[in-house]
Amino acid sequence: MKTAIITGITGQDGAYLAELLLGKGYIVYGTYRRTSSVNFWRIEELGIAKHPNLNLVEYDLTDLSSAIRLLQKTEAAEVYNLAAQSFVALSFDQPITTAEITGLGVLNLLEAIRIVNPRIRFYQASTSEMFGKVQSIPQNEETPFYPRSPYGVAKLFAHWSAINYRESYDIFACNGILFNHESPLRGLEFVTRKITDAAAKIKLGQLDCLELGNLDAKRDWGYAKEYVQGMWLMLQASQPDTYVLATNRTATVRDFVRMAFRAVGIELTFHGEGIEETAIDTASGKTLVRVNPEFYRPAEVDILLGDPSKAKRQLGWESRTSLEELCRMMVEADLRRNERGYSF
Ligand code: NDP
Ligand code: GDR
Repeated sequence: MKTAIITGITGQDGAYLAELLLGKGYIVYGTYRRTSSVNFWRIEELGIAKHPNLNLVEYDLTDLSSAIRLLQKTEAAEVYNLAAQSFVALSFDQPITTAEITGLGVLNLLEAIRIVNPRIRFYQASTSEMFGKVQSIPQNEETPFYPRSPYGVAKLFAHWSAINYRESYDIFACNGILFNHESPLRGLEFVTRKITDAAAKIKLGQLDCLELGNLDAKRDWGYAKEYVQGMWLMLQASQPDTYVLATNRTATVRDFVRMAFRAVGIELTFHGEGIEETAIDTASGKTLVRVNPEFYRPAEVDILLGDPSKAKRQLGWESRTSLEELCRMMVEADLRRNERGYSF
C-alpha cells in the first residue's frame, strides 16, 4: 500500500485527487490549515470524508519544522502540493501573503524532502498563469513565461524551485502546468462557478442580475476530475518532468455565460461594449448580466490556449469532457444545491 500526502485537501483538486488515490488503495494524508471552522464540504460531497484510509492532518505551509514532522510521521512516498492562495484577483490585494503561501511554502516542502527522504516523489501545482502575457499561441512546455499577477510570480518561483531541486539534488519533482480546470466543486469566487451558480439562482428566482468583470478574457477550461489523473500519472513516470495539461480549446467568459444560461433554458442577447456591456433575456427583455469594473484586474491575462501533446505522448493523458458538458454538469449541480437552499 502506497502512502501519499495531499496538501490542500479542502480545495477542489485536493478532493478529487483524494478520491482517485483512495480508489487506487493508497493511504492518504490530507492537510488543511487551522481555522476556527474548517470546511470539508467537498470531500463530504464526494462521500470520502470518513474513508478509513483518509487521515486529515493540520499543517502550516509556512513552517519548515511542520513540513519535516509531516514527512517523518507519514512516511509518505508521494507528496502532491496543491495548497496555495489560488485566487488571482486576491493576490493583487495580498501579494505578500500570496508569495509566502504560494511561493515560499513550496520551498519548505522541498527542503523537508531533501532533509527527511530525498526519494519522495513530489508534484508541484504549476499553472498557465505563469504564461501571463503570452509569448506564443498555443502555449506548451517550451513557451517563455511572463506572469501578470503576484499569484503568477509566486507560482513561477515555486516552479523553478522544483526544477532546481530536481537538477541539484536528484529529487523526483514534477511540475504540472495545468490550465484552468473546473467542476461542480469549484470555489464560488472563480468565474465559471460564479456564473453557473448565478444562472441557477436567476432561473429559480433567487437573484436578479449577475455582475462580472472582463468578458473578453479567453481561457482553456477543462474538467478537474480528469486533471488530477494527470497529476498521478506524472508521479508514476520513469523520470521527473514538466507537463502541460489543457484541452487545446479556448473560449471567452462571454461564451461561458451564454452556455450556462442556455443550460437553464435562457437565451441571452448581448448589447454594448466594455463596461457598458449587458446581456438581456431575449424572451423577456430583462437585463440578467452586467459588467462591474470592480471585477477588472490591474493586469489581465488575455488568452490562454494550451498544447497538451507532450502529456498525451508520454503519459497517455488527454482531456475528454467538452466545455458544454462541463458547464451543464456545473449548472445542474448548482440548480440542485440552490433548490435545497444552499451552495458553498
Ligand atoms: P482551491 O482554491 O480550490 O484550493 C486551494 C487549497 O489551498 C485549499 O485547500 C485551501 O484551504 C488551501 N490554502 C489556501 N490558503 C492556504 C494557506 N494560507 N495555508 C494552507 N492552505 C491554504 O484550488 P484548486 O483545488 O483549484 O487548485 C489546486 C492547486 O492547483 C492550487 O495550488 C492552484 O493554485 C493550482 N492550480 C489550479 C488550477 C485550476 O484551474 N483549478 C490551474 C492551475 C494550477 P482552505 O480551504 O482552508 O482555503
Ligand atoms: P483565473 O480564474 O484567474 O484564470 O485563475 P478566474 O476564474 O478567477 O478568472 C478567469 C477570467 O475571468 C475573468 N473574469 C472574472 N473572474 C472572476 N473570478 N470573477 C469575475 O467576476 C470575473 N469577470 C471576469 C478574469 O478577469 C479572468 O480573466 C484560475 C485559478 O484557478 C488559478 O489558481 C489557476 O492557476 C488558473 O486558473 C489557471
